Amino acid sequence: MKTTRTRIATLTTAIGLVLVAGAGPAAAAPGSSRAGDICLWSGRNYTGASWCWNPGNGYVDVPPALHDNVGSFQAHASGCFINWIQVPTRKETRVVRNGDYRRVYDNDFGGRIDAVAPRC
Ligand SMILES: [Ca+2]
Repeated sequence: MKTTRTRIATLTTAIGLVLVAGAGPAAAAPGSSRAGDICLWSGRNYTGASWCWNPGNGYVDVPPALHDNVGSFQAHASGCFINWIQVPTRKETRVVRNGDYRRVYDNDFGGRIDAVAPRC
């Protein structure tokens, strides 16, 4: 668990930089996400804290605000949601396909999600 926490802290810093870089005139309107990304929100209906993942990022632990706390998501890329039962041997996964979305996900796998990866 110590390793995971250290990784999350490092990733959170990196994610903060990505979010700043992504803000600008071309930033997507609330409730939409850029082509090629899977975007997660802490609230239902694409509200609250948000974070987007791209398949090129590889395996990434979701930021603390979204850990076990995804209220909605939109996928414009394929990927895999992961819930670790025991790192690194036991995990529960959900395949995500380009075009998938859920306005309400906290009552399902969104309440358990720990990471996103290109493949399950
Ligand atoms: Ca979990």
